[in-house]
Amino acid sequence: MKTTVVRVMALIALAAALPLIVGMVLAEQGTPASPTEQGASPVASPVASPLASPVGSTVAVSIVDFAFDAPTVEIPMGTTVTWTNTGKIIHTTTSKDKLWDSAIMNPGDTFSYTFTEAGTFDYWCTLHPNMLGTIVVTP
Ligand SMILES: [Cu+2]
Repeated sequence: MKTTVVRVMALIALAAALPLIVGMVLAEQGTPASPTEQGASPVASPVASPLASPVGSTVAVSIVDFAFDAPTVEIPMGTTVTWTNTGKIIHTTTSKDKLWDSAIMNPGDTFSYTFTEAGTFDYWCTLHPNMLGTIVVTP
């Protein structure tokens, strides 16, 4: 007698749980229909992030006679670029927008600048106007 009651109770419990299981599966299938909510959140977050990332990484650019190597570097905001004059003569790294200017760099000298704004920043060597470089800073 008792075992039958237990079996019936188990069946009732299973029957009660079935709609819940089906409902969960249907709910999971339904989530891809709302990708707009996920797409909206990254827009708001970069506003708060500059304070959260004061420690950026460093990227090296070599100054050779007569070029910047690499001439174009893409970095995330907050990154420090360190130029090293590996050439045999003097050079400069000078922002065309006057954001930075190393002044004269002797062979072996280094100069660093931290990029805190997104944008495309052209620079050159004021001693050799054909030496051009670009730093692309992504948000
Ligand atoms: Cu130069």
